[in-house]
Amino acid sequence: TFNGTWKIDRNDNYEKFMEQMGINMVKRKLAAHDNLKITIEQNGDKFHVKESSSFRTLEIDFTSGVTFDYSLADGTELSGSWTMEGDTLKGIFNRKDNGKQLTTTRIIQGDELIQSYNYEGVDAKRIFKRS
Ligand code: MYR
Repeated sequence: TFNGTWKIDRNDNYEKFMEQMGINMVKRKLAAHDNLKITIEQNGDKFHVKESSSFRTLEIDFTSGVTFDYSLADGTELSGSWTMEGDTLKGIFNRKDNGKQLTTTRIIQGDELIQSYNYEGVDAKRIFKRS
């Protein structure tokens, strides 16, 4: 289950990913240490996610397979959906500014939540531990 509060533990290739996203160096340095914490409450195919980081706090509701809008901390707007496939949450989002696709997955591996990202050929991971 994804339910619970997850605190960022480490990143893998996240700076390269952000660079591919077009995020400038100053913002990348800050974002690499954003102390991201997410709380996930799943009820069937409905999800409530609380996000808090050094940039902001916000709450999002979404339903598996249903498109919604989401803005990144730098203001980049995305539209897309998460879909539950077995034990994996698969996200397909499109940037509103250039139409390009960002894909992401969430899986639980052992006691960690691993979120993977892909944008324009660059992969990254952010790994969370329960808090
Ligand atoms: C959530 O479930 O946490 C809300 C929806 C997240 C949608 C997409 C996540 C992509 C985040 C990419 C971060 C890229 C920073 C350059």
